[in-house]
Amino acid sequence: MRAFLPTAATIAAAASAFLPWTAASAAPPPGSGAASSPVRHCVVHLTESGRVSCYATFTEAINDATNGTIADAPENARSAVVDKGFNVRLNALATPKGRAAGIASTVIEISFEHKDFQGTSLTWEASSGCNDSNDVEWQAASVSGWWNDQISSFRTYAKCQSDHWEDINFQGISTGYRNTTSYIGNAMNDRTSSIKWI
Ligand SMILES: [Ca+2]
Ligand SMILES: [Ca+2]
Repeated sequence: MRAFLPTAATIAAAASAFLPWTAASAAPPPGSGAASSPVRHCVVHLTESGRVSCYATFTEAINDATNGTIADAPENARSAVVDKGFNVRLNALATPKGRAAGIASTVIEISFEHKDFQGTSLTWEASSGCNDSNDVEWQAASVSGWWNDQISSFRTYAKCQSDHWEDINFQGISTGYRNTTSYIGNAMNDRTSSIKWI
């Protein structure tokens, strides 16, 4: 376990500070009941105490999550993540185990608000990917802020598999470790509150 281990309080504080859905525009936050929820795209920096940054476009989010390595991601997140070429580029960011921590440039997962990789996106940025062992490589003890209880699908990268948990601190039911999943299932839909990656 070399990963930053965010406490619930840390992530909660970061999320509340960096998920100001109504601060950047007059539009209502997603899930406020309006069918016209604005699509926002956020990045969780796992190497920076779970700092969260949000953008108007997926392109900007991927630019941040890759430290500028991929500056030309499509604006349409779903179109991007179902594109083999785009996924190859993201997977290529994964660095060998042992690379100095703190060089955050690898994407390990992109979570989505809706099934089939639609709606708002949440990109998880780490400093390295996963491997073939069962060791937990990264974890987020809390998915707080607007993103709590929202995830319905996800795509994994960098050889990672993720386990989505119902409650914070990996409590309650969970999906078990999975690769890319177009629908998280009725039992866990809109319930993810913590995640582990192996
Ligand atoms: Ca959802
Ligand atoms: Ca939950």
